[in-house]
Amino acid sequence: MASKRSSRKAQSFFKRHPKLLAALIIILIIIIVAAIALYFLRPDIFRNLFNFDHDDGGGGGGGYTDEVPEGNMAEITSADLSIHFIAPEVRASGDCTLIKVGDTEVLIDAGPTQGNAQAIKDYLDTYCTDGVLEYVIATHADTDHIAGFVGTSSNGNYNGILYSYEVGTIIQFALTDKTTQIYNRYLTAVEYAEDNGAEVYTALQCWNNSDGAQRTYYLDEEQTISLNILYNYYYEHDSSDENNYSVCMLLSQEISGSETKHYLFTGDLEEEGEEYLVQNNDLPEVELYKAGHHGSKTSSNTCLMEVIRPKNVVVCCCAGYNEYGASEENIFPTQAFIDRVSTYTTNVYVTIMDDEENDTYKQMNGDIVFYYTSAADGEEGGLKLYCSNNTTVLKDTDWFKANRTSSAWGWTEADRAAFNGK
Ligand SMILES: [Ca+2]
Ligand SMILES: [Zn+2]
Repeated sequence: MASKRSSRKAQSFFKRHPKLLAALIIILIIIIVAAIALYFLRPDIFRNLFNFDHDDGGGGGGGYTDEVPEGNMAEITSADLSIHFIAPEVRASGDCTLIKVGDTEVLIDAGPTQGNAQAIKDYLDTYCTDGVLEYVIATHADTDHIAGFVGTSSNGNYNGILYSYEVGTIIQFALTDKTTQIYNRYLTAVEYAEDNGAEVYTALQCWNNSDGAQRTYYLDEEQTISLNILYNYYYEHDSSDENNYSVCMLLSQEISGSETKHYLFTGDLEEEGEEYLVQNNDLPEVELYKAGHHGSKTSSNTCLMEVIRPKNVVVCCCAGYNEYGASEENIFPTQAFIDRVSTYTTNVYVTIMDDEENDTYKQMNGDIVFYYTSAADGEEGGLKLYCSNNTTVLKDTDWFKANRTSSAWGWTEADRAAFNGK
């Protein structure tokens, strides 16, 4: 009754003030048109304004909490796109990432040791069945990223990646200050690949679309999946830190006219590099982020995280290993890294962990594979996760509970002490 009465009141009010009604309608139309224009012209601003995609409520400090559905190994080969973080079979932190779209493969780095090259090849041979790696990317000249390109030698013949596959295009760091033996061996391996038909470009040449290099490479015929070389200030400026020379790239997958998924790879880029990266590139929110520099305290800084707001994060490291004689604050994945990233998501995965007792390593998630399958009869499409060991997120692991804390994930110093029986 009350609502009927008030609507009648409103009717008679507008009858008495017809101009006011017209003005209200016009204002409403202007707002709707502006919102539609913003949605199509600047979807990023539209999303921020209306806070779409952000799951900021509930659960500790907020952030993304949706679990990625668990997949299986059999589905990976026929997926539209798969991204594999290949676990080292050695007690060390290092990067080796395979992107696969049909028969097109991109291998980003081949760490961490020369002796691990065979393990990488064993993994690759399951997925790269045509013997051709269409793209090989060397992010920077540190051993834990390039050693597997070289491999080990017997009678002077090396068995590394660049000696074992036909390589289409090599994209490498533009600058380096390295003079190490492994770097020189890497140069020889690149020369070998070049002699056998590989095109070799620097990331700067790619960015500039110069000398035959491209800023964007499409990985599928339909041109829906693209590998985009980002601009890193340190492609053309000296840094005191080799890590800052890292090749940075954004993999973009157009799902539909209105949806594109993004995946970000920044090698070992450090804080200054991340600041320039944010300034110089129009970075989107990302589905997946490979944690810079193995979860170091100097990477994955807020300036980058607040822009990309990662839903899933993979750390390629040997968790807890005192590899560089490091103090606790430098042991991967670091507390500082966790503090920053945990605000955005609970989906953090780690390849391997230290096994100090036995002087070796053991699996954490193991090989970590995110893959996307499009909708098929009765099956919903989407991103799935397969891990060779398990899909337990970092916050639920015993290693995390014993060694780290996170207010966003609801694990305090007291929780940790209790867990450790202290
Ligand atoms: Ca291939
Ligand atoms: Zn590294």
